[in-house]
Amino acid sequence: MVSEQPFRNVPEVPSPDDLIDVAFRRASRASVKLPTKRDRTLVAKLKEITRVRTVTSVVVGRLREIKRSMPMVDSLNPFYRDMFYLMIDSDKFKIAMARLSKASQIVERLAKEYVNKIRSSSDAREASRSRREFYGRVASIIKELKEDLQVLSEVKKLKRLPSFDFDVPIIIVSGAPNVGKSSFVKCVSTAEPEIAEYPFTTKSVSVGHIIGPRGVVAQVVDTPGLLDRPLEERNKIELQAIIALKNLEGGIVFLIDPSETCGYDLDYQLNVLRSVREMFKDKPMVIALTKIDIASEEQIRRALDKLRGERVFRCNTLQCVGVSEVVDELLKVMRGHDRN
Ligand SMILES: Nc1nc2c(ncn2[C@@H]2O[C@H](COP(=O)(O)OP(=O)(O)OP(=O)(O)O)[C@@H](O)[C@H]2O)c(=O)[nH]1
Ligand SMILES: [Mg+2]
Repeated sequence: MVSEQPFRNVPEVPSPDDLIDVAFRRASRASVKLPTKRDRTLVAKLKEITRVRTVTSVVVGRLREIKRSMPMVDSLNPFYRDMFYLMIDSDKFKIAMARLSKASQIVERLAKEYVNKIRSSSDAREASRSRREFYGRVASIIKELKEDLQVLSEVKKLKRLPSFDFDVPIIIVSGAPNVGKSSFVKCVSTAEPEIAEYPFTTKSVSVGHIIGPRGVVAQVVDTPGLLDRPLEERNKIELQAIIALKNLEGGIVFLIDPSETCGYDLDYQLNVLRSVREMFKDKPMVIALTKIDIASEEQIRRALDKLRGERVFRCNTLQCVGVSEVVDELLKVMRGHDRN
């Protein structure tokens, strides 16, 4: 499966103090290749030059590595791009990236300058003084990157987003709380659904895979707490997370519990349906009743009445009865949808 999770390799971004510590510690341990003709001043100078070079290579290397591992935001799949913009202040991100490059350049330039200074110093003390001066300047350059490193360290939160294969259809399962969404995902998934997180809330996303004889047929997504209420009741950040879902190529399974044992009456559930349908109007949707094992005939009839004109499936998501028909229908509608 070609899963794409653009944030998976984002590294831990160090604080300025940690970066400085590592660089200076490494430099103090760096070994120096001593010339055969030993002259004390020359040996001292070589030691200081090695320290300057080690600090430079650690700092510049680390800053470049951080930059390289950051995603190219504008070429991300729109789902991940939206999630990125939701989490990260994009202006600050761009500024941080630019400032990291700039800082690397300055450190490299200073290194050249101080290596020359050390070379031309007249004794060991002067060489050591120049090296310390270099350390001081590097430390202050890195300290100025505090906010930038902080912004970049936020990106790792996106690691927890689910990975999707964008070449395979995605089925988003929606419906009021407790109607049987997770049960539905479990029924149709071949293995245990993978649980990922929406980093900005306590909400998780679970992705199940339906595997056929020729590989993954569809990915089934459950977003607990996101698509289970009318959108008017959402705060801004949740709404944006929902908007990001619109970028996923796929369709919606909307579940309704006519028994109302979910704790929400039929009218409330239909209100959620209206709202989700409005939000995802360009996506095919299949509606199914759940809990038909415990709903009364009267309750089922009432639900079907209110959904007159719609094709409504019936399932028991506890015992996985009638669920594959729902998936097959949605996949069929989605194929037709793609051709139009
Ligand atoms: N009798 C019966 N119980 C069901 C059925 N489907 C789900 N349940 C039960 O209903 C409860 C909620 O099911 P879940 O699958 O967790 O529902 P959900 O929509 O994922 O709930 P939230 O994630 O909290 O919104 C559980 O106790 C299930 O065992 C069904 O078809 N019949
Ligand atoms: Mg659930």
